[in-house]
Amino acid sequence: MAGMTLGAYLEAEVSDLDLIDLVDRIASACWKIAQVVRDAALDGNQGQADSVNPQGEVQKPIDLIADDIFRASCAQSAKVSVLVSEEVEEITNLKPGQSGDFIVAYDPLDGSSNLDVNLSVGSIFCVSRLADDLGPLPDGRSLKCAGYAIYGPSTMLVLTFGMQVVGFTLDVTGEDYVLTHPDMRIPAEACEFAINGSRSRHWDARVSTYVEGCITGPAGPRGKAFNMRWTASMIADVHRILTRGGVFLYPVDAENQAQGGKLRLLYEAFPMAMIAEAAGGRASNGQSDLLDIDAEDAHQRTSVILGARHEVDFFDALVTCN
Ligand code: P6P
Repeated sequence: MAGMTLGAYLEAEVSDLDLIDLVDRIASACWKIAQVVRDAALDGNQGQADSVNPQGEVQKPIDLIADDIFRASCAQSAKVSVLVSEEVEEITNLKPGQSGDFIVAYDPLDGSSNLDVNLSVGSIFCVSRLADDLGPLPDGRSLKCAGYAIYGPSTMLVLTFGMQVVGFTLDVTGEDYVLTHPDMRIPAEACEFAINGSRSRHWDARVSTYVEGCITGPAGPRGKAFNMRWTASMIADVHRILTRGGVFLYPVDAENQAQGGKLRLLYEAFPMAMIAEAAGGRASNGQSDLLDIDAEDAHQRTSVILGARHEVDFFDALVTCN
């Protein structure tokens, strides 16, 4: 399978022609966003815009450009009726929704604070279908597709339709996405963890105990050495875990508890959780699977513990004496 183009893979592996059309359009949008990201400094698209997103975070010009590109591409699909974007407060109803239409929840440029320092950023999305008995928000266990594009040394598009995770590398010369990672898996064991350690003063006892166990190494309770990475770009951290294993943690803490945490359920946690599970890993909110959480608000937040199955299980089972 390696070496297949995206189009050939979709034709061979996906039976839903509407879904193929949508994923193809999303892939084209990511290609355009990759170009805008690459040329940001040349085009004066660095720095900050004079607006904030629904999270109250100052937007970057390129956040808005990426949202326009992603939105326009999805809107060209006849079957998309609902868009949920990190950059827009309101849910977008492109047309009167009917059962079976697509809902696309997306973060058009995640980790954009890394852009000005030339580190990897990306786009994250998941696709579900409108159902009569559900509102306009995705149900984690009914997602049809999830994926991300990572704009790094190379541009990659990583996709899952539920059964496996595949990675395509953008061949700019050949003008196509080429299957370079035909079966991305997360090993059950980990020796690398990712967490923003500067927030340790806000952590609860369980998070502190888990991280202490990792950093005390072979002489500690875990009996082995762990490495630590933190890129402040979820896509880059998750891509590393998909490529060489590990676990990612962004727990709710004393400072962000009022907001429900830092990361957003619909367009960060859900897509990455579907990818993690399809790659043999797990994704929880510290108590239960992320994909089982009921979405009640377009921008609701959650804890995210994601990656190596045994590490997520270990964290969820960790009991500490407060
Ligand atoms: P911190 C990026 O803004 C993001 O949503 C994720 O991509 C990333 O994991 C996290 O926030 C970074 O948070 O606390 O390091 O700024």
